[in-house]
Amino acid sequence: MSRDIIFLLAPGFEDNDRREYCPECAEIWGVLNYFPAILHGLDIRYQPIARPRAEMVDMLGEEHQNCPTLVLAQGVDAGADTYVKTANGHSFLDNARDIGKYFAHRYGVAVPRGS
Ligand SMILES: N[C@@H](CCC(=O)N[C@@H](CS)C(=O)NCC(=O)O)C(=O)O
Repeated sequence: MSRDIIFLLAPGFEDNDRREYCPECAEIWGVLNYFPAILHGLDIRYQPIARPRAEMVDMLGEEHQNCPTLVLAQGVDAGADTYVKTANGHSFLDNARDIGKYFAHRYGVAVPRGS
């Protein structure tokens, strides 16, 4: 079975004349640290802070370069509570909270509080 793809920014990229990290990508790594079994279903692809993020543009188009973004494996159901977008025949989630809700749906792990 094909795996989900998740696009993240790597920690410590250079921007604004300093090293930074993406808080929403760090949230995803927090969830993966809590529930490492999810990693078996994920293909993690780090993107540069600079646009265009070529790999994302190739897959989803110019307008979908947010990190984090999770591209669902073909035929996988994202659950009722998530806002699934589609582009170029791919279904994807482009915010950290929906990705957390999807992990809960697919892997039976805890749900993000407040969602
Ligand atoms: N609503 C998104 C926001 C994430 C976000 O702002 N990501 C930034 C990096 S920290 C990003 O990729 N922005 C688009 C860009 O840099 O081109 C989420 O919750 O995941």
